[in-house]
Amino acid sequence: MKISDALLIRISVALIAVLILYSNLEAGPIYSSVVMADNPDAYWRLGETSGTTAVSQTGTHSGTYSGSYTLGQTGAIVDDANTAVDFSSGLVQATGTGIGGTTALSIEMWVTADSLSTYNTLLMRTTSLAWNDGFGIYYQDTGSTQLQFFINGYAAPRVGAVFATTSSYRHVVATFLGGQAGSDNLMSIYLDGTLAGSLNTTTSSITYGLSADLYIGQSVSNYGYWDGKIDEVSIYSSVLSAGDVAAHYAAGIAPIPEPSSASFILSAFLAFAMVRKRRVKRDVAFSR
Ligand SMILES: [Ca+2]
Ligand SMILES: [Ca+2]
Repeated sequence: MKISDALLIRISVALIAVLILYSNLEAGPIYSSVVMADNPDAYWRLGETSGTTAVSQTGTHSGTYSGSYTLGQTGAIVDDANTAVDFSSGLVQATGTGIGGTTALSIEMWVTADSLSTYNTLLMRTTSLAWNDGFGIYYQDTGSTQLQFFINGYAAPRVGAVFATTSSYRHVVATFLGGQAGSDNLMSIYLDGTLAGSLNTTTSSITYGLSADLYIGQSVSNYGYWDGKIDEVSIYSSVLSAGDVAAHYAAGIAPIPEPSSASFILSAFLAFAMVRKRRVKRDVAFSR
């Protein structure tokens, strides 16, 4: 049985369409797009390689680097060239007003930890060293948990997760659902896409000091520096669901295939089609 040229072309076009569709599906969602789709108040990719400005992708709340830190470090997101920052006694400071809601809050980032000491801080928005308003994520070993997420006061309400020094990136998310009756308000902390701790609380809203800036890599007043890398920090005035958190983590760790894999298959098929076309012509010539 001989395949006509017209049919061969039709098959080629159909295969090209399938390959394009497949390569798009295979690529999976781009992490930064997934974050932006959930409408953060601020999103610092921390991918700068020079200067002292930490750009926020939302167009507001760009911050300023200061202290001791190293730009251009390998980032957390698989197959994404965007870099991260290695902090030792450095920080990013941004205007806090408008970051985080009073009855809904989510904080997300990717981090490593070279060393851990009490009160080392990943991120905080609070007025003073008393840490008695706003929110933050910091290290304190309570015996059962080590990474602590608080609102309104560093000791309570607070929810913790098991955490240790790590040279591999961990995905950290903290959420607060307020505005609920009784103790139905909920604080949660997730590690690597999975719920690591939760707390029901009667605290139904977050109080903010008017002047509280947002800090990444320390708490406030040059205190509680984080020792390790921090990447892709986003904050939302909404509550990311467990499904959202899992999807963000999955987007962050999913490899993105080289475009050449799809184009290689396509090239191979087209070469086969051309050889086939020649053979058909030759067969026609012989049958004369
Ligand atoms: Ca980055
Ligand atoms: Ca270090």
